[in-house]
Amino acid sequence: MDIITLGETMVLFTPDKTGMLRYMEQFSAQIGGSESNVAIGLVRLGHKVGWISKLGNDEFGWKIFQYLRGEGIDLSQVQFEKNFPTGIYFKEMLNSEEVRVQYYRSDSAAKQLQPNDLSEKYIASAKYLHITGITPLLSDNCYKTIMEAIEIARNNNVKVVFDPNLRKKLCSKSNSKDILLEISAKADIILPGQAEGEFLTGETTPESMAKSLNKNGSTIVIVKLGENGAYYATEDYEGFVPAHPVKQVIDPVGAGDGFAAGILSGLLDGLNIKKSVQRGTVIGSLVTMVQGDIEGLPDRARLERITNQSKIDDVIR
Ligand code: KDG
Repeated sequence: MDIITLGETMVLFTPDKTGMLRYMEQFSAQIGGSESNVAIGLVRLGHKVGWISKLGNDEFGWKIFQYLRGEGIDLSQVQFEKNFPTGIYFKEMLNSEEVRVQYYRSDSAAKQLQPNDLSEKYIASAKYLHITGITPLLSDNCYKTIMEAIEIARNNNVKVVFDPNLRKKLCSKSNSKDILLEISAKADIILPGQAEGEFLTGETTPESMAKSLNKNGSTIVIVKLGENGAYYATEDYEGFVPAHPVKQVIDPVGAGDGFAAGILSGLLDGLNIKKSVQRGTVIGSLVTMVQGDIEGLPDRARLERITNQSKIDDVIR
């Protein structure tokens, strides 16, 4: 396995027009979850990915399962819970940049994940373990599960990639920040956005955030700067990568997951950090130009067309 990721995926209801949710009447049902978004981004590029989670044994659980299986993700570590439902959430699109989410996940199946749901052999088979700051804030047992997964990864030379993915709605615990910092200190690669970096470190520049997050000296910190691109810093070098042009933002949610998928795909392909970050910015930008978290994630052929700036394509008129 190239990458194993672990987290909650929900059915996502998206209204057919912009405006406050209370006025919406028609919704389409998609699926969304930061970790499975990354997984989909990676399998579309030909990597081998496994997703660990729990789903309700209900129609929505099966919708997610069938969708992810259709994408080609290994689901051998997914369990169905009889007594807890699959989480759902709604997007409120006030305009293309002001998108909010309303969760219905407080008693979801994924929230029941336990450390003993993890298989050491499975996690040890991967090159990278990808986790986000969403899962440890879902419940105490999810927090323990994430810490156990990290421990297994570290004991087996699996690199830990951490996207803090701060969700204020999940930060009800007074120690949310401490939890995210505790995980950051154990990660090999950290992918904060500008606001997350500020929240975690109190610093305002990407350079000082990276210094503060690089506790053990060997961490790679990559700060997402939206339309200003991304900043990366390792022990030995640092740099900026400009953003990939976006023609029109349709839906910004999921861009960070596309970015993570691009970086990990680059690293798996043997690219250096700079080129991997560049791939991340391309994929993140493609996600924003399509409605939905995953619908804009490219396959290998599209990524190559875009990065080679080829104008040649089959256009059916
Ligand atoms: O990164 C996009 C995610 O925010 C979205 O898919 C939903 O995973 C999600 C969450 O918990 O907010």
